[in-house]
Amino acid sequence: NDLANMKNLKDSLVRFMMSYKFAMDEVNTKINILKQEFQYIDDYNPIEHVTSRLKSPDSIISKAYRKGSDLALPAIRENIRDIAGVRITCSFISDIYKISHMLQSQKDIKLIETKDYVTNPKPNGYRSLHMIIQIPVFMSDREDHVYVEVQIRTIAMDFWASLEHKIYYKYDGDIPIELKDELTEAAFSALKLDEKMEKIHEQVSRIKKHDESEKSHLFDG
Ligand code: 0O2
Repeated sequence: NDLANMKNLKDSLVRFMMSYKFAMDEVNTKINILKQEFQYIDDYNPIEHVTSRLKSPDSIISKAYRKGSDLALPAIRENIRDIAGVRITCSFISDIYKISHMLQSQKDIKLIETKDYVTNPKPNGYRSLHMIIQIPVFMSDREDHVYVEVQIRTIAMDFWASLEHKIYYKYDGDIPIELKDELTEAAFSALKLDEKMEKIHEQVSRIKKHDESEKSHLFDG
């Protein structure tokens, strides 16, 4: 009987994790389609790169503990919404909102929550747009609606966040104050760089549009 119970538990765990893998694959496909479409139709592709990860069972359990969640699968499903995570890195701040709107407007995507750390950075300087979305996954005998966390950020935001993440783990979450201050300063420099790049990008877009309209007048005439 114990053996049968163990097998059932294992099967349900495998199925549980599988639906997150499928949901993550679906979101990756959607982003890939957007990326290829941009490449073919526009002359510039805002998506620089995409990474995705499934949370390990160990970190799912420790997050569930931390949040005081029940450890049964239905509770974990509801409380831990970043088991599947997709991170999109783009060039400019405006691209973040462009990509986020494109994903939100897809019929099979339901937006559950947005955390806009781009407009409202964390006190340490962390910036990114986080969305929790829900996406249907169709399997042989059922349809699951699975949460996926999508993080969208610029290259500068990503550069800062990956260094901060490494330092955070190196010091076990207790970063020395001098380093903390330097990181906050670096976050400010990253913000200034993003703002400068956005301005240049706008100028170039304006010049391009102007040139194109001149060209089309030439053809009209
Ligand atoms: P990993 O290794 O990236 O998976 P909630 O999920 O709403 O209960 P949480 O987890 O605080 O609460 O959500 P939030 O604020 O949306 O942040 C979740 C993820 O954002 C983190 O996942 C990081 O990826 C990233 N993040 C948030 N704050 C910071 C920060 O200050 N620095 C860096 N470098 N990343 C940050 P995990 O699970 O912590 O880690």
